[in-house]
Amino acid sequence: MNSNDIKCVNTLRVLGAEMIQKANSGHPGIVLGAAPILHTLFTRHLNINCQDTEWFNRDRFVLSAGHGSALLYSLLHLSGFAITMEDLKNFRQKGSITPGHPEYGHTPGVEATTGPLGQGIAMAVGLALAENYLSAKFNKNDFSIIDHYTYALCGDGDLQEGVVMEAMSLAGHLGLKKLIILYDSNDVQLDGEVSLANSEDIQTKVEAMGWQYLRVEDGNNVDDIDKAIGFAKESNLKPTIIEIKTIIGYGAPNSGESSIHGKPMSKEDIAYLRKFLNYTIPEFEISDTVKDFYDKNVIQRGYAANSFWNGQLMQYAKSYPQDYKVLCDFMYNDIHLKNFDGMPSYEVGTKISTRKVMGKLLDWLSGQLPNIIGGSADLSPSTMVKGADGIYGQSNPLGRNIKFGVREHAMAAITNGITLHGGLRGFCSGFFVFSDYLKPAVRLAAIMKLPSLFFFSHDSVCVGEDGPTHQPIEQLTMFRSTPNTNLFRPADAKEMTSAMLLSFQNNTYPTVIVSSRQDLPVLDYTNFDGVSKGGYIVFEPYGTPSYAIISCGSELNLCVEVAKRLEKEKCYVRVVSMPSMFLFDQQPKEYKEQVLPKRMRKRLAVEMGSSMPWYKYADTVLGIDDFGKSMPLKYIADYYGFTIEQIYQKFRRMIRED
Ligand SMILES: Cc1ncc(C[n+]2csc(CCOP(=O)(O)OP(=O)(O)O)c2C)c(N)n1
Ligand SMILES: [Mg+2]
Repeated sequence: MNSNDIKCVNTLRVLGAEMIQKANSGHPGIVLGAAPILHTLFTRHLNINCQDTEWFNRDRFVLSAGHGSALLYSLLHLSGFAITMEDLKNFRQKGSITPGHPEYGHTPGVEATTGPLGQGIAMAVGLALAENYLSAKFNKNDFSIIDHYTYALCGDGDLQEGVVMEAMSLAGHLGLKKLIILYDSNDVQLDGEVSLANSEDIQTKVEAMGWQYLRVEDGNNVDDIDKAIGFAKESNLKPTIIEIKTIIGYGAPNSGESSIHGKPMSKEDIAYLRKFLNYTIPEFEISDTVKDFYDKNVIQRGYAANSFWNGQLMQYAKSYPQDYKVLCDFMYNDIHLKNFDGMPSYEVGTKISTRKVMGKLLDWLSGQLPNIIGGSADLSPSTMVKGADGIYGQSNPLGRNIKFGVREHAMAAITNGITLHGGLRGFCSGFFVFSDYLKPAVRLAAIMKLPSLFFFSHDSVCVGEDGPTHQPIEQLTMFRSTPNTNLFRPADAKEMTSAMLLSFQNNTYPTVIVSSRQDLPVLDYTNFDGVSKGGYIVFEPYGTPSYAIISCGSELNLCVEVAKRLEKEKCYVRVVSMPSMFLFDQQPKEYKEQVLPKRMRKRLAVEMGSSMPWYKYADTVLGIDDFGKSMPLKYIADYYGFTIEQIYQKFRRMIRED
């Protein structure tokens, strides 16, 4: 380690600590402890280019320990990214590009939104999987056009998360050898020593999951860290975790203690730190030595790597023009449905479950869209969702069907990582009730404006015999109330087809689609245009309607039957299908007023799930606000009040009370 490394590391330490001190908020412990790790990675290994932050073959780095954001922003500043010293001074302030935790799409150079511990590592697994797939697809014997590493920095807390164990287990199984996790191992976490909560042997644990384990005893030794990363890059079978022993809050008066984890240092403590490090550069200034060092070792090195790759790409274009064209389509996300020949379609009146429709359509879509990849959490025969081209794995890296195993949480986070990489779009699937297991990853996708796709089956209590543990109730409300998340609950094969097609068209939010387990009739009144607006009129009575019934999913056709019966009794009721509240709420006021005019004073909403979200549109709701009960399907509708007769009676009661 030369004196320049020391100067750089100390700059990162003091800069980070002073950003946090100025904000009077943040986490100095990891900044002081892990600065040498990331300095080594950035200056000696990471290939990134601040002038082209989207360079397709750049190495990916994810700060899984998102609380170390001050360190990341300082590094990106030194590495030439568009983060100014003013931005660093505005750390955690209103409207800044240096928010509390790293936010993808908000700060240049940030590859993933992190902060919820564990998610970063799982997304890194997805990034590495995407790289592995794309390299298998596009590389030639004489050409490695897709060839980069995926790195993540994690702390003790990340490794305690279940999602990490799921993700690491799968990464080990898949042999994602270009995935390298740098573990900031300081034996301390927010609440005290790690030993208060953990006593297992990390090495044994990760080796059992098929990982290579490396250890660096002195986390201040840049050369040792460098060597370990170099060794990890040579791995030809396994992903690597490098446990690097560090001291939390290195250089602070309370270093080595949990009190330095998340409390800003005082001015006095900063003075102590500066003295300890023998650091004299004024606050928020960078010495020319450090600037030059980063210029040469990150900015210029990265620029050169990018330029070299651009040259390679031109060669590739010459040698393999066909593949080059496809590669460009992948890189620029220029893959669209061009024709609908052979798309599964269904006659009105046919009875088919929407899960079957979903599965069949996805099979067809996989043929049309070579960039989609995904699978299910050990449930593909039930959800009917699987990817194409065989099972993805070491012997078939071109398989697009990912066997996630029963690892829902990691499945969703990995799907986010795949989509984040670019070039591919990830989807995944499971039973809707178990969406609880993966909600945090859907939430992150929504925050990141990432179009990951979550396809669930078994959308209601009609699951039947499996009972309350398998019967979703509140899950619809959960996703409908998650910002920037589109939940579709289609009523029949046509609505399902529409929802699926729409889900592949958008690029700015995740889509959740729920399908029925039971067969449903294909209806004559459903259509694509209506689904694209989220809510639309599906039944209009002869006389001017003064009432409305709003519904979706398997209940819609019952509501239309009720409205027909009421019409015969000269009671005029409109029926509105509402497969997506998210899309309906985005429609112009005039459209919403046209579908659900204010004059329709009395409105009944009907859905086999919590009543809560429907009060936005209706004053009376026939829902289910209790857990389900185990029983065969044939008894369910009657038991919960979802037969034509019972809905009719409910409606009649509603207008009697008017
Ligand atoms: C899912 C989740 N749970 C809790 C937290 C709050 N939190 C942030 S950092 C942290 C401690 C993590 O310990 P470690 O990874 O060892 O970080 P260090 O204290 O060493 O910086 C906790 C509990 C979080 N960010 N995410
Ligand atoms: Mg720790």
